[in-house]
Amino acid sequence: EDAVKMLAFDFGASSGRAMLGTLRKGHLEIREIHRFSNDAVNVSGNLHWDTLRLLYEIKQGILKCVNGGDSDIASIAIDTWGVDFGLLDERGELIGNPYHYRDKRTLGMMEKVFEIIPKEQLYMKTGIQLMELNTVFQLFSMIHGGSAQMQQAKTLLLTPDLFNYFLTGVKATEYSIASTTQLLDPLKKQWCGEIIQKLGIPRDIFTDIVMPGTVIGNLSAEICDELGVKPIPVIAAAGHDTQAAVASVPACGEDFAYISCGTWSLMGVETDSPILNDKSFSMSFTNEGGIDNKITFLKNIMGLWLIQECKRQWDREGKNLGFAAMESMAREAGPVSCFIDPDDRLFVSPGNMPERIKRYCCDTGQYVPQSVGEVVMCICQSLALKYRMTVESLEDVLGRKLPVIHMVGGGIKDKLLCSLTADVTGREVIAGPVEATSVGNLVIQAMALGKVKNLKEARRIVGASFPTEVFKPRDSQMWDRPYEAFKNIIR
Ligand code: LFR
Repeated sequence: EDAVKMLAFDFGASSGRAMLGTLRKGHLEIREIHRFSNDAVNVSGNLHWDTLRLLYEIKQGILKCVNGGDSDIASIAIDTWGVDFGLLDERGELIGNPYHYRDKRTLGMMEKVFEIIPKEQLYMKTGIQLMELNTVFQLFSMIHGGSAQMQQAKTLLLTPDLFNYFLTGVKATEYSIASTTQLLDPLKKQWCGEIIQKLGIPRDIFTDIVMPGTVIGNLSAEICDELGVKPIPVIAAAGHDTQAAVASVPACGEDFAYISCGTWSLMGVETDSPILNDKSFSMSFTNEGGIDNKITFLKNIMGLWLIQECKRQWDREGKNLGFAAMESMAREAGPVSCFIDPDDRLFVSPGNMPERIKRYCCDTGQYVPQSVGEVVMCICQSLALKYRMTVESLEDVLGRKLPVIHMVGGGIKDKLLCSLTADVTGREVIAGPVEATSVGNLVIQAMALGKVKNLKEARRIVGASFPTEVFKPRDSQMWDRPYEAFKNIIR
């Protein structure tokens, strides 16, 4: 009685999952229906997403859910990583294979764009941290390179919107994912026509913006036929996974810092309006559009990518270690006196990550980590140190203290990272939920369905439904000296 079932699809850069959520009497229960890897594909030197395979996995997820006895789902919503997109031609067909944000075609494009729009101006008008992977630089690289796809393009849809379109036939752009493009005016919450026009991007490829929680449409007749299911409403919840994750932070008050831990570490706070000043610009903070009219003021820090990419290399070498084994080897190695800047250019593209980490340490005149344990420890320490630097910058911009850090997402399964974060930052860490993006996706669907009043109530439900673990800082002073060394290295 009175239970509502919803299906969430959450696509991260390394894996995707379908999660069935059942909300009953203020309690959310989740069950994994389907999980699959998401593998970037290198084609003749360019890095792409396997978009059609992901659509296949969505269909598998729906089938497994319905055939598993849960055909009575009230809605479906999809969230994904940011910035990437597909282009449609005049017949509404996908042109080519969407590119991966780690593809090298954006190399050097920032400088070219800054010749047309000075970087301070681009930041102040969009509120977005300047990163080569942003949609704005991807689009400019295509225009600059005379891309044939671009000449044919009639519509641009960001990844979650592209899947919504494949499922429903409706073309729309959800606000939270739109804000990752660096083409959105954060105050008006509309496309920034001036920037689009100055860069020579055709204005009419952009669709209308819809707010998070909008029902896009029902599963199309073709899909219902193909799968043998009834039409199910598809909701644009938060298309952007980071916003779904932040919505799942089980904080009671308004005043909290968070780290969404996945391939990336997104660290920041929630605010009511964008913070656009010299400090936020020089410290590279981003203002992304969130749920319930919130802005997430945060920094992109490279996260578990470094560990995932090390694992891929060690797999290629036949070591075949699981993440848990890697973590315990790091614990055995103990603290090492070498640090990397997780966000250094050197680490952006796929490749032999352990080798690059060693090279970085060597080039900066530090101890060179040798074993698997030492390399993993070097990464975890460096991430925790970057978190400390970021929380201190956040306090500086905000002019207030942030004593507690909520960590959410798959990365918190790495308890070494959680405890190091507490120790190195000297702050209490509250870790959970692990399935943050899916949980956030589900509570936003429940809000759209009128089953949950607002974000505050959603967070209360998350707090009541999923366990958290508290990590108290220990021996924090011990990290003061490494922190100084770290700051010197990354400058
Ligand atoms: C995290 C994330 C970040 C975005 C990055 C690239 O999954 O969505 O928020 O900056 O991926 O799209």
